[in-house]
Amino acid sequence: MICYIGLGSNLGESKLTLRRAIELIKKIPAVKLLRVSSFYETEPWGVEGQPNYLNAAIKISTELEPLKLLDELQRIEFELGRIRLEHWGARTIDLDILLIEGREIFSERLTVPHKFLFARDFALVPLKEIFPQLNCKLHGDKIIRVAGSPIDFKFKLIACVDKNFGLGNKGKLLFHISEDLKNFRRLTLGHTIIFGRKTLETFPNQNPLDGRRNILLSCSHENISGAEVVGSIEKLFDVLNTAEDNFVIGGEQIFNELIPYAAEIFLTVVDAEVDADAYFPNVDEFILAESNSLRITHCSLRIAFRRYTR
Ligand code: A4P
Ligand code: MG
Repeated sequence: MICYIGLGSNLGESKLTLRRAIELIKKIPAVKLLRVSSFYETEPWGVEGQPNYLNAAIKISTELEPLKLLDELQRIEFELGRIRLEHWGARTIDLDILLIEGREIFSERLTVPHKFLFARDFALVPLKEIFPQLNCKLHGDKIIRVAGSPIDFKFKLIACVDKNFGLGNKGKLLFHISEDLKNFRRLTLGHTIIFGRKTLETFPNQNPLDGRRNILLSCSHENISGAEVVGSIEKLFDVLNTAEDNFVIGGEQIFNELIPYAAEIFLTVVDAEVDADAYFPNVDEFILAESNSLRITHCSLRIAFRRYTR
């Protein structure tokens, strides 16, 4: 089931609250985060004299029944310290189920599409950003896209995979093809690279890579010379620069964590089938923008350099 959720906050550190809420939704079992909109500053709708809101929308896929999903969202509102004194009044966090593809629900606890969805630009503008096919009329409310939403970090995922999107096997990469390694170096040199513990172990002598800002995403408190160690995605947003190119280089778990925020994917696809136990995530949410293939002379394999965008 594909579902769109609207997020809103106008009390406390709203930007941090929205980022945390998204990370918590990502952790709900049987929920997969597919896409995140920009954050927007919006004027209060319904009750005047309250601070402006920060609003956003996300797209998820889930096996959960809608009421179970609502339970989970309400649990997260509670965890984030939701205070709400009046209907439509100020709140630290509000999570609304905006739409569920192919479903309409009219029950005591849940109305889907959300009762006021089509009356409110603060919900429609972010929703349309991640669901452009949505047929709806906007009302011209004042809505400003703000800087610092997760998609502003312009994450670029880069990997070399086989035909089946296999990435690695038993802690090792599937391929060491010099044309691919050169391409990797050309793209990432001078930029930031973000990786997990197992990927660090695949580097020459397990050392950080030269000429790049190295960030290890790991909750172990280790000290690695030449790399910064960051314990969570939320901390990653604190230390990254939105003006930089932030390359996510693996492994499987790190790709899964960051693909919903990614702007671009660079995949070298080797025309071969190899045993793998780690895979690159599904790229259905992306558009294939470019593909250049070439034959590797010494082993007669074909490889394709693919670039995907949103
Ligand atoms: N409920 C029914 N349908 C849904 C649904 N699709 N998603 C029930 C989520 N909940 C749904 O919600 C009350 C009850 O609605 C829930 O217990 C659930 O069973 P609530 O969030 O506890 O109460 P509320 O937020 O005061 O009411 P409501 O109707 O959710 O308010 P809204 O409509 O969410 O409006 N202005 C701007 N610019 N940006 C905002 O984000 N938000 C609001 C709140 C007002 N003005 C705003 C914004
Ligand atoms: Mg609500």
